[in-house]
Amino acid sequence: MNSKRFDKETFKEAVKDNVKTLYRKKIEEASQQQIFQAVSYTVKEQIIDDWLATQEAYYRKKEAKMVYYMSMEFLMGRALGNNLINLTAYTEVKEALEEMGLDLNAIEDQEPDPALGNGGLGRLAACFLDSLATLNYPAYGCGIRYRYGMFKQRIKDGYQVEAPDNWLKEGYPFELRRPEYAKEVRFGGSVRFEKDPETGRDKFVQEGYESVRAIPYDMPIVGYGNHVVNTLRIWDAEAITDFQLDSFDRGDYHKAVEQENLAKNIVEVLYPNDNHYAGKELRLKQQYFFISASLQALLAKFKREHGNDLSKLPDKVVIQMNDTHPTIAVPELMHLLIDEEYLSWEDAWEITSKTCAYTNHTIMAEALEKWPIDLFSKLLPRIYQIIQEIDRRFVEKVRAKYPGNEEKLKKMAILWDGQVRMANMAIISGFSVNGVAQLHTEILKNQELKDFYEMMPEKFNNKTNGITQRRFLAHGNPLLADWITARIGDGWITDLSQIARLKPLVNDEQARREFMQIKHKNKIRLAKYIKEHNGIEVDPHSIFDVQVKRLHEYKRQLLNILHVMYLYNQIKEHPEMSFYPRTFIFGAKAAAGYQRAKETIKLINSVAEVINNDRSINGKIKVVFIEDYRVSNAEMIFAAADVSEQISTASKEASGTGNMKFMLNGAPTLGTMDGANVEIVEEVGMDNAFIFGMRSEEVIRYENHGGYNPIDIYFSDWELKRVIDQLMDGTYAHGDHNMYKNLYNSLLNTQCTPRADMYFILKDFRPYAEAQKRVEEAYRDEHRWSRMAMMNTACCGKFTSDRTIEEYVRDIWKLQKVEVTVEEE
Ligand code: NBG
Repeated sequence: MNSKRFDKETFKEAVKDNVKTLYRKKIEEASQQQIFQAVSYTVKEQIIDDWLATQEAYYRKKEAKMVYYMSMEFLMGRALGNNLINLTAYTEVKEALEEMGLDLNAIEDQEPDPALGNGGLGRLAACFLDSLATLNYPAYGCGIRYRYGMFKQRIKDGYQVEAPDNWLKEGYPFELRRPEYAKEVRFGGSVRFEKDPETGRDKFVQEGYESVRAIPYDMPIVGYGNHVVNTLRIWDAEAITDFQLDSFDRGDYHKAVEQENLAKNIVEVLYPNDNHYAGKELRLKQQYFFISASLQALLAKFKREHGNDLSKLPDKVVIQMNDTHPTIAVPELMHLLIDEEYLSWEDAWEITSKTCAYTNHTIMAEALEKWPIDLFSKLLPRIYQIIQEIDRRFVEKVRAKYPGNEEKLKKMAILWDGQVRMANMAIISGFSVNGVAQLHTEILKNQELKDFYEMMPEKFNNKTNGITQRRFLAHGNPLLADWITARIGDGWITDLSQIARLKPLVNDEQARREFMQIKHKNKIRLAKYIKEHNGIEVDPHSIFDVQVKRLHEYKRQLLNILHVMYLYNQIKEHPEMSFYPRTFIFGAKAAAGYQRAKETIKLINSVAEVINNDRSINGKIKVVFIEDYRVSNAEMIFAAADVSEQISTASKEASGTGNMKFMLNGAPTLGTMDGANVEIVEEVGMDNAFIFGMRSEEVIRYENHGGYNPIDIYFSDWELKRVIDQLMDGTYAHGDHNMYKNLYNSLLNTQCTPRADMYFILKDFRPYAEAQKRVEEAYRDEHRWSRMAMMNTACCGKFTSDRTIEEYVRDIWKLQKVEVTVEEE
């Protein structure tokens, strides 16, 4: 650590003391898990001082505006190593532990991945928190403390099997329970209207409801080397009625049990859907639960610090809604302002609409949240009333602006066709609507949200996503991080634009050699992991071609594996053909109920089994499916990748963030012109990426006007036809002809999808295969490849989440930096 506070000897003593206090053991007797706990508590003790100092600095600087980042998901990944990096104490602690005969890496491996998120959306929230703290911005993350996070994935006989992720089993050392800030959250019942006899004011009283107590747990978010520690506040639920025997006597036994169960169920589990809306009542409960608790806490804090004049709220607070999941914040804030603070509708609206902002993360229709009015109004009667009023006023405006144009309402009203449309509510009510990459924002403006954009263009803006280089380079790829620092200094850690200083080095042969040697070492590290976890031997000299992300049809893992099947056919048919050895690496979780996604996992594993065991191809192709892809193994995978597969159907991937993590670690993109790939190519140049396939306009044209028929391609390309037929002939199914019939049907007919080949896999197959040829050609040329790989790292400055956060601050949040100073002992 850069300060005396992290004196090695003191640290070692503290670890021993913690082992003693926590477990009544000597360090030699402690298990690895116990040592992890003791080390973490020691680190937490150091963090707490900065945490106090930060909150003190925010409090003193009353002008400091605070962003509340509301999100159902925070995919944090492990904290210990990351905290040490950000405390700039990693090396010292590693050494201190070595002196005690302990290995920091092994200790880090004891930490469960806090996986309170699905994929990109949740991981983005985590990167944002890291950047906010590092850039000295006052911020809270608000979310849910799920008992079980993202399920653990096991592969049995090639199939995905889900196991519960009991991440709290051993106790999580970095969280702090804050029961003194508990809040009550109410569900159901009915609303009675009355006039307050004293003031004559209208009052809405909720009666006959059930309620739960929300208990906050705070996790420290450590900024890099600046003593800032922000807070991620996640809420747990408890029953309010204490479970007492006398309630049994009073006949309230059932009620007590119900409230107990309600509380238990609400935070039980994260819904494992990525880019998909399931419409479950419990999910709506989760949403309202954490939003209501967070907003109550927000208002209480505001009043403590700034007094009772709530008109100042928008100057002190901004609420960013991460997708539509937290947009119930709008009517809940209205409810609190009107029913608890006695503001008029107009005043409450003025405040709410200046405080809330919305980020859209997808155009996938199946991801749009639309709650049935019945369900919604029963669960949240008062909130529903407020939404009705927001909608009524908005509809009036639309009618005034577009007289006689009912089409506009069909698209823009909140309440339509028996449903509450959450995105519409967010757009109407907030002051900002942003997409997450340039292309995505343009599609929102010109297609999906066109009517809104025409009516309120000033709200729309783009914020291209980013990732934190602290986790995905400093922590995940220490060899490369040290090398970069040796070459250009360590400024890149907090200012990634400096990484551009590597550009001149691409002409330096020695530098390129070193760069590729590091890549090779990282490939050896991953090969070892694969050997240990999959029992598969892979050659670090082969091309590591990697697609890791959630499994979704639009991401087209199927295109990738069909191409592998095609290559395999080729090699079998022409054994003499020149072919550069490849390792195709996949990692992906499928939502538990997503059949075709699960079939794809099975297909990948079956293809792996056949190809990996075919000695006749001399190991030219290996296929690996990495089990339980998650943040911790992702860090290692990005560091080892040669090729970054970003092959979504153009227009479907809002941004992607994995693409940026690969780029940072020196893996060129093999991809479509989709999401942030477009901007990656802008930065690195067409020559340093492998771009193929349909453009978004073409996809959208087909979707709107029809005219695509995959059957034509199927019958005109016999090699592709053969591959598709192999889905049905038992080649990869031990003779079973039905195993992949859903996949087969999804490509060729409408038996299980609205259109055949919804994601244009056949259409993009040849262009993809050709792009893959170009990859091989480039890789054979060592000079060229090392240049490309290094250029990717050197050009990724734009894709830091620090840049993204500065743009949010400049255009939406208007925060000011707060310095935190700490007395060094
Ligand atoms: C995802 C998009 C990704 C994007 C992340 C973060 C949802 C709803 N959307 O492309 O699919 O990178 O959000 O913005 O999960």
